[in-house]
Parts: sequence; C-alpha cells; structure tokens
Amino acid sequence: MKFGHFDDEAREYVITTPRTPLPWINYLGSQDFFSLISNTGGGYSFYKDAKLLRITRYRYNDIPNDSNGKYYYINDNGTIWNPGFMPSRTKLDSYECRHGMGYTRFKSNKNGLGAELLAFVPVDAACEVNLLTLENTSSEEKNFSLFSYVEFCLWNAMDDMTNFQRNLSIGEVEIEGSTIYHKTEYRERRNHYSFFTVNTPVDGYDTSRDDFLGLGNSNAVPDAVRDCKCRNSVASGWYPAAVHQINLTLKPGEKKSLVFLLGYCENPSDNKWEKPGVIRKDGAHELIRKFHTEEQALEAFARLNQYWTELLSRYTVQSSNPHINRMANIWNQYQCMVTFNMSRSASYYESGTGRGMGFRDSCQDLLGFVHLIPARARERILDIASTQFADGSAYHQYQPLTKKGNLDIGSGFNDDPLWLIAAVAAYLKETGDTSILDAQVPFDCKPGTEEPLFEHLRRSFRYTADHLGPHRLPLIGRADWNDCLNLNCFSSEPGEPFQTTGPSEGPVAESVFIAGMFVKYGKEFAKISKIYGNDQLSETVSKEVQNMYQTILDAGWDGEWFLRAYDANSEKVGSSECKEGQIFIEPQGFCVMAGVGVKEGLAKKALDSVKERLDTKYGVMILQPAYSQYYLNLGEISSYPPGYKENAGIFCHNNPWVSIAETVIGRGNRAYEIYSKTCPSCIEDISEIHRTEPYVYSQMVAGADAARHGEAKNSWLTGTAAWTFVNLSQAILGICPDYEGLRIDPCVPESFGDFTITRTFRDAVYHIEIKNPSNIQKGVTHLNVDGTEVSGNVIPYEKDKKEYFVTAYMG
Ligand code: BGC
Ligand code: IFM
Repeated sequence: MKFGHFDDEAREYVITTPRTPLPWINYLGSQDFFSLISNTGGGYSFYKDAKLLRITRYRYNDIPNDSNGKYYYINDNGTIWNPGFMPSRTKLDSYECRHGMGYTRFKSNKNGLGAELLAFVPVDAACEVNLLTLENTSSEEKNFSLFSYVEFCLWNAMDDMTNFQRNLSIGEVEIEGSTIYHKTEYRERRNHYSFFTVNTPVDGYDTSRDDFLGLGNSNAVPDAVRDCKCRNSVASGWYPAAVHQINLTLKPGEKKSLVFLLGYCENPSDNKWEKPGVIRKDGAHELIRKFHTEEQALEAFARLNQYWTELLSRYTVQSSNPHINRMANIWNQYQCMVTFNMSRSASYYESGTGRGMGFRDSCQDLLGFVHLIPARARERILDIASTQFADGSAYHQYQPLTKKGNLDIGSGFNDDPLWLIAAVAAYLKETGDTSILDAQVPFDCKPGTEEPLFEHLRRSFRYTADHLGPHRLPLIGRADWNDCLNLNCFSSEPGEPFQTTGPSEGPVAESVFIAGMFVKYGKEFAKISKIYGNDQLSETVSKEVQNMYQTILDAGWDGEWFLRAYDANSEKVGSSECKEGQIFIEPQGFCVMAGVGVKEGLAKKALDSVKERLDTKYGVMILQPAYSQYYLNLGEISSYPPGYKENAGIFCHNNPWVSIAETVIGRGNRAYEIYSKTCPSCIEDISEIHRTEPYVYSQMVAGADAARHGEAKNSWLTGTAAWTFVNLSQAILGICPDYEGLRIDPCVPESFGDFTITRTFRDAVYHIEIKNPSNIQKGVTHLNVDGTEVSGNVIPYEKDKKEYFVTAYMG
C-alpha cells in the first residue's frame, strides 16, 4: 500500500494523506540554519547544532506524537483547521504534502478556503521562509482569522528539558511591530537571538504560550484561536512563544500571500551596543529586508532549486531501471547531503541532544557526498582529524558547534581510526588534491600539536597495526562498527548490567571485521604513502597488509564463511561452533570488498553462505541465528529482542557491503537483487509494512525473527545512504573515481541493457555511454575516449580538458 507517489520531474515525493504510518519528514537548510519538518507540519529549527542552539521547541516521546511544530491555524467561522492537518486534526477536504529538495509544500482546502504553504531555508541566510497563500475557492466572500505559532526553546535543548528551576524564569521577548524577538540568555554569554515575523501588520499577537493556549489546554485548539482573539501577551519567564493574528477578508477567487520568517542572528563580536535588556536588531532588520515580499521569497526559492539542480547534475544516470534512475539522480544523493549536514544528530529518532557528529559515521558519510561538495568534504576531513588523539585513536563523537571531541562517550571503538583513511582516500580519488595531506591538523583540538594530515593517517594505521590480540587480529576495544558487539565487557556480579568502559574492560577480544578494514584501507594507505613520496613506508605498510590477509585466512575463516570475532576469552564469535550468532554479515562484506579470499575461492563461499543463511525478502540480516538471551560476553547486542537492531535485524548499512562484495566476484544479478530489497523506491508499495519514508533509507528493518518483520526504524541518518550510493554509482553502475582518473567497471544484472551516465569529475564533465551487447554482468573490454580507442578501463585524466565523451564496451 502507498500513501503517495514520486514526482520525478519535480524531484518530489507527494504524500496524499496526513495519516502516514509514521511522521514522514524532510530537512530544510544546507549551511547553518536547519529545520526538520514532517508531513503534518511538525518539527523544529536550530542553528548549526541541534543541542546547543535549538531555536524552537520539540517534544520527543510526546502525546500525541509529533505535535509541536511551526503551525498555522485558520478559524473560518468557527471551523478551526491547519493546512498540515496537525495539531487540530480537523478533517480536510483535500490535502497534499510535497517533500522536495530542501523544501516542503502543503496544499490543502477546507470549506472553500485553500491554503498553500511553502517552507524552505534559503541557501545563504540564517532563516526559514514560510510563504503562505490563502485563496477563496468558494463563491461567497470569506472572513476568517489566521494565527501563526512557534514555541521557542531556551537554546540548549538538553538544559531546556531538564533545568526548569532556572529556565522558567529566564524567558524574555521583545515585540516590534509584527516582529517577535526571542532573546532569552542573550544577556550573559550568548549574544544571539531569534525572531518570528510576518510581512504585514498584525491584528494581535501572543508571546506567552500559555496565555495563547489557555489553562490546561494542548495546542490542538488554542483558546485564543477558538475565541478569534489573541491576548497580546508579553512573556516574562515561563514559556515564550510567537503568535501572529491576521484577520482576512477574501472575495471569491481572491488570493492573499503572506511571508513569515523565522530568523536567527548573532551580533558582531565587537558589539558596542549598550542598552541593557534591549537587543540590537540590525541583524534581524537586514534579514527581514531580504525576505520581505512574495517576490523576494520566490526568488530565494528559485535560487534554492538552482542550487539543487547544479548539485545533482554532478552524477546522473539514464538506464532502463526507473528505480535506479530515481534513487541515483535524486533521493539517494539528497539523503547523502542530509547525512553530511546532520551526521547522527537530529532526526525523528535521534533527539539532537545525544550523538553529535560521529567519527566513523561522518567519515563514511563522506563517501556519499565527496563528489557533490569536495571543498566542504575537505573541511570536514580536517575537522574530524583534529579530534583524533595523538596515539591514533579517536573520540567516537564530536559536537558540531564546538567541533571538539565528546568526553562523555570518549574513545575506544577500534574501527574508528581506519575510517579516517577511508575518507581521505575517497577525497583524494575524487579530487586529486594531494595538498590536503600537508594540511596541518592538531590532535585532540590542542593548539601546538599540529602535524600534517598524512601523519594522522599514519597514526590511524599504526593504531590498528600495533593493537593486535592473541591471534594477531586487531583488538576490538569497546566495539567496532557494530557498536553493540561489546566483547570486552564483564560484570563483577552476575546479573549486573554490562559495562563497556572502566576497570572491567578486558583487553583481548579481536575483530575479523577490523582485520578486513585493515586490508582494504591499509592498501589505500600504501598507495597514499607512495603518492606522498614515501616509498619505503608504502612497502612496509603493504607487507603488514599482506600479513593481515594471511592472518584472516588462518584465524578468521570458519570453513564456510568468515568468523566475526574472538571474545575476551578467545572464544569464537560468528562461527558454526556457536550455538547462536553463527554467521555475521559484516566480515563477509568487508573481507570480500578488501579482496580477501577472492583468489582462494573463499569469497564466493562466504557470499553463498550469506544468501543461504542471512537473506530474507526484506534484505540481508546482520546475523543468524538471533541471540535468544542476554550473554554477558557479547554485550549490548544480545540485549535486543531477536530480529531487532544489531541482534539479527536487517541493518541496511551493511547490505551494500555484501552487494559490493558480489560485484567484486562479478555477480551482477545478485548484487542488484540485494540492492533492490532495501531500495526505498523498490519497496514503496509495501509502505504499510515498511512504515518509514519511502524516499529514504532507514537504519534498520526488523529481521525474520521479529514480530514485525519488514518494519523499518530510524530513517534518514544512516551510513546506508553513503554506502548504497557507493554501491550503486561505483560498484553496480561502475563509475569509480581512482587516483589516476575515472575507472569504468560496471557489474550489472544481465537484463540491464545499455545505459548512460553524466558525471562531473575534477572540473570536467564526462558523458559516458556503456554498451553491453552480449548482456554480460561484468567486464569492460575497451573504451573509446573522444574518438580514440583506449585499452583497459581507466579514462586517462588530462589536466585542462573540460569535457569527455566516452563509450565503454562490456564483453
Ligand atoms: C546502536 C544502538 C546502541 C548504541 C550504543 C548504536 O550504534 O545502533 O542500538 O544502543 O549504538 O551506543
Ligand atoms: O556503526 C554503527 C553506527 O556508528 C551507528 N549506528 C549503528 C551502527 C551499528 O552499530
């Protein structure tokens, strides 16, 4: 069952009922100001950091769910409704919500009054524009009142939810015409404020939420809306809000457009303003001047569309498969940009107050956006590397505003360091910009500790190479990619909850997954060392990589698949000898991607075992059999009910790993089969089972052991976006950026036919046609580049050439 449809021409998903299985959201913003917006108008805004600079208030875990947002109420002769259905939940005569690239548009009608709301964040300004157009579609004159509504958050969202003894006394507002300023906390440390305004004189306002709502009321039908009369309240402490009342008369067929603006301002640091208690408003005035009229709003909207057109034109495919075209050209790349902006901080499943930017997460996200925004990818790499410790290990997370490592969570996830090599390798291949290796980057953000980025990579490599366990496999530490595989956790007393840090941490558990990473990214580091002019290091690194390759074969192979790990007692994890958790997906994908076992014939065996034991109609599960009880020696993984999350859920993130692995051994049919099972567009028809948004990936789908097999959770902020884009664009469609140039190496299903790709690569545009006359799955015999036959499959890179016309022949 579907709840809407794709509009590919407009690059939108069109939701046709507010009653979606879960809130289906979108993200507005591309630089510093961001909003989350659901298909019923819920969500919130923040500046740079969802925890530290939260502008409007949202309540996760609320009843009803998703009931705070930027709302517009209409009181039309006693009928109170919202264009997005919530929070009044008044049945609408028509409803449509279109989520597009950085904007959301609602179109609804009730009793002959139409409302169209366009919400977006302009490309270069710290504000959200809401262009609301009301139209009388009836044959009689209409007199009605419109009310806007936002509830302010007292900036630090965590503090806002906990520190009431202080917060309820600090809320302050100022009112200037139609502009309501929220200036709480601007007094001491933070010279910032936000405002909510509309481009017309108002007939009333409220700034005290509870005066607007009325005693004991929810925001479904505020008393002031019911009475058609704002209280003109001025908040002092308690709950600051911003409400505008506008009374309107529309003749039949008449339209009226209003521009609402939610803005954020910081005063210059040399602030000379000396009026205690009153804010300096020039920043707001400037923003208001820029987005005051409907024309200005529409111009800014056109610029936003242009921005996305340019961005998405960097990789486009035309093939016989509409799902691939849609996902590659629009939604997969869009989601990659959202993960660039958000990492794992703010979604409807990440509260914005917990995880900020993940070290491993952001490094992997980069694989999906480096071709779109190489300059910002460079900046991101340097930010991430600056949080690395001098011994090569890493803070697991850092805060987007401060860009400093997060002490609460600390370090100890032993896969983290190698992801930095993965990110830098992807950047170098994409851009050829080797100057990044010389960039001076501190350790743990401490001035005076700067070393070239190359040295950071060397330490990442060394950290893994120098922390090996009894089988000479890498030590896992607190966990590797699988955060919940906590093999070093002990509890002093039986029945005590597990601990993954502190004195009980054991040192010896090992990870075959990290070993696979070490081979894959160690090879990259050897190449990077050569590029950096250090041939000797390159050779040493290659030897260590070769040793690890052999170690995996000796100690990491179980007979039919790769082992997952050894626990702190050197017992096998992910082996046929285990009672539960006999086979895990991660090492099968990563070891084969690294090339381990390919020539020995083990890769094929491992992937056949994946198909036989882990596959379901909704995707490949992370492990089988699921853990039926909690095992202290395994940690959090076995704390989940069977079929959920890391305990045998379908983790969409590592499905592309096995799909890519299939392309390594040339099985395009199977690679696509795996791809299609989790591809949002391919499973749109089962939205009632899948439940999360059908235009983006979710982190997890419940596995075969779960009661709700096929149900997804944790949409949007997942490494799945980047890895499926790598899978689709590089492994399946075969356009692979490499150090020497673009390599063409598709691995497609037999029925796929010819296809074309246009791709920007290092300032040149490549028009690539791939011909597959014999319908094979893999293998390029030769290329024709601008009329010249080229043997092999790498397009020779010529520095100043701006356009390439390439035909690749499969055979
Ligand atoms: C997992 C969660 C887990 C958490 C612990 C996450 O990456 O997906 O299920 O609770 O790590 O840190
Ligand atoms: O690898 C992690 C990731 O960092 C956060 N989400 C879950 C993954 C698997 O545990």
